[in-house]
Amino acid sequence: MFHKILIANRGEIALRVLRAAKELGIQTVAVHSTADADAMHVRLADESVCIGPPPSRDSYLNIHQILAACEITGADAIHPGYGFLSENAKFSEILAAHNLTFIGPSAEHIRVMGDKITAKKTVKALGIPVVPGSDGAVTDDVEAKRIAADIGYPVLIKASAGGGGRGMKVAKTEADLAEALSTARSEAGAAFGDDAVYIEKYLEKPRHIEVQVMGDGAGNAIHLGERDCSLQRRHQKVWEEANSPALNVEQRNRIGEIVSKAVADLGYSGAGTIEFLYENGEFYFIEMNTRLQVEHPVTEAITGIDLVHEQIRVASGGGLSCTQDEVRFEGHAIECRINAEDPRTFTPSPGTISHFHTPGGLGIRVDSGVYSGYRIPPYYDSLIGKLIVHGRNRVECMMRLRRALDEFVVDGIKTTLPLFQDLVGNPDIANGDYDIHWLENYLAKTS
Ligand code: MV4
Repeated sequence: MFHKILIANRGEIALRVLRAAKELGIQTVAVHSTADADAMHVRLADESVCIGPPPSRDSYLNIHQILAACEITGADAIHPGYGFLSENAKFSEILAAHNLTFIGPSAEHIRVMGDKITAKKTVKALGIPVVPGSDGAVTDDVEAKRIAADIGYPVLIKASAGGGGRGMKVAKTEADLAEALSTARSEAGAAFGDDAVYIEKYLEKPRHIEVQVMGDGAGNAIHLGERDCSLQRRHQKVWEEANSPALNVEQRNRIGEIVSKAVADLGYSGAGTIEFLYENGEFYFIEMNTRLQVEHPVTEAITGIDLVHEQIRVASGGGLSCTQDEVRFEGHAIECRINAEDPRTFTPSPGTISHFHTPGGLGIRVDSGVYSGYRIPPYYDSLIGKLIVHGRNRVECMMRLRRALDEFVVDGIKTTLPLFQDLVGNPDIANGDYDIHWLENYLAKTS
């Protein structure tokens, strides 16, 4: 087991990782920018190192400073959290060259999944269903026309180096195709330095359903069920739940088995998420994330498995703590992302939190690094906390969520809490009847 883990992140996820390390009896090192000297993860860690000025590129993304902090403190492993360096294959290789363990998958797996064309080819060969489309990059407009006619319009042009919604263009008919291709190519070239694009059938009203996996790097893997993350705005998830209201037990087990078999065959190590679009009873792979995700607590709530414990165990060579047979899915969980933003326009609202009071009681979890009197710096993303509610079924979960939202107090700044007050009373949400466009349509209707 590791002696000391350095947490290369900030905010609620730094705290989340710190808690897991403490429970495992591992020493913790926080790193922080000058803007985060008062952050909770800095106070709670055994040691802390200031690694630079506020801009992320000079601090949380500064590999030299993070290496120096490892050297100074004698940390033997690094947990990257999400964002920042969590999916940076180069960073993982540099750590290995310094005899430090990256708590995450191999550099090779990060690289394969970071290139969306390679990722799609790889998972397709392992038996995961993918969106119909081109077999790889499309370089020729005549070939593109033939593929699009074959799969049928509308089609979507995606950048291989994109992901998370960046660099996509819809072509409704053949008349739009050439222009969609050339804009997608030049935008991808400018944004990512890689102009490779591919074509997919455009799915009009899918849900976003993702499957959580954990591999031991030695050919064993388990799945921990799915999360429904369809409620998004501009590719930012707002509300996530497990299980998906759209799936039954048979569908869950079927996709889970396909995915865990593929991940085992890959020799994948650590936590991963396979993202699907789900429409008319079919799953279509879109991307794989090779990190712990923001919404991992809903999976923890329904399985009782601590995903960060598992990540640390696997990275230290201890393997997974349980087999697939031992995984039980119990009840229902919902996560609301509390952002320091205007609840309608989503304009960031940094500033000082004059009063912070979190809800409690059975089935309530709040992951947050803020406190009364804390000043939110304007340099980073606006997530200030997550409310995760668990119940024996979705109805109980929603009752408890409504009550927990009533108890939650964040004064001094704007937050997205009022949006959740609205959503929890909405009939479509109550019925689980929503797709990836629901939230944006709702916001447009009710603005
Ligand atoms: C799609 C799609 C429809 N058809 N692919 C957006 C983020 C990126 N991960 C993939 N995305 C999409 N890919 C095909 N073939 C629609 C989206 C999409 C979306 C996906 C998940 C959640 C929200 C979304 C919002 C707009 C578009």
